[in-house]
Amino acid sequence: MGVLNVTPDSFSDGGRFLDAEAAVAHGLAMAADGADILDVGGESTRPGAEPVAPQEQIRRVVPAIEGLVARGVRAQISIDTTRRAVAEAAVAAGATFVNDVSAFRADPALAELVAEHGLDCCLSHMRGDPRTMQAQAVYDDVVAEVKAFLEERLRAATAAGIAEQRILLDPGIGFAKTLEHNLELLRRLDELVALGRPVVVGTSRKSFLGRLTGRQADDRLAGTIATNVLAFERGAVVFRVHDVRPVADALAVTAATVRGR
Ligand code: HH2
Repeated sequence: MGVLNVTPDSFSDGGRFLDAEAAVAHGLAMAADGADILDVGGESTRPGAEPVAPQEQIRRVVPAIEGLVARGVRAQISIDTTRRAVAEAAVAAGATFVNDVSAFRADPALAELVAEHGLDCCLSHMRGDPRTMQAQAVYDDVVAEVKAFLEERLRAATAAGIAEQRILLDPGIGFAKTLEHNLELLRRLDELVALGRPVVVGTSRKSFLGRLTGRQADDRLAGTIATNVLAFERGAVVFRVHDVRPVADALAVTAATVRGR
């Protein structure tokens, strides 16, 4: 899953793809590099980020999605939003996947949209919202608590009419988590894989990698690769990354080693 942030303020690539032409070119390049899904977002979820009104998210993402579709992009298009109005506009433009980091808590009507259109969706663990989440990074057993949360959200999504086979789950690396919580979730990822749904991980360039290596956001590729290789080995199947080609290469080698060719 390649990250396509059409935002001025995302933590590692804010402002680079705000122009629709630049966003489309970057999306096509990521698809050519091996991304099966392009995750288009118009609102940063970095710690402390302010919410972006649905109309403004729509203004940012729809031209990029339309441009990708017009250029015949091969990858599935995902909309990274917590709001039904944004997803509705994105779906009209060609998105078939909803990546909701609030797991349908911010806008329960989004679950109904996913059910009505038979869309794929990803539900992430988070506490509070991006403005408040880091103050809530307190757990007795982070893996058990994330697992219980995802089980509950999976039940809520199927109760809203979404077919279970359309639902992917994500531990929400960096969302209301300390460095230690992120590492423990990665180390024990197999316990979340045991829920029986495909697991998505998003470690790309995140600050915990900077804490471990001392590197700035645009210089965290080695940490990104290490964590994605480890997550693959523990059973994750979708890897949300900014640097598609090097991560896809690393995962191809890992897959051949783990499974045989
Ligand atoms: N992380 C971010 C955004 N969306 N979605 C899922 N499913 N999993 C994640 O870990 C995840 C996500 C944050 O990263 P990024 O998009 O690079 O930055 P920003 O939120 O600043 O735009």
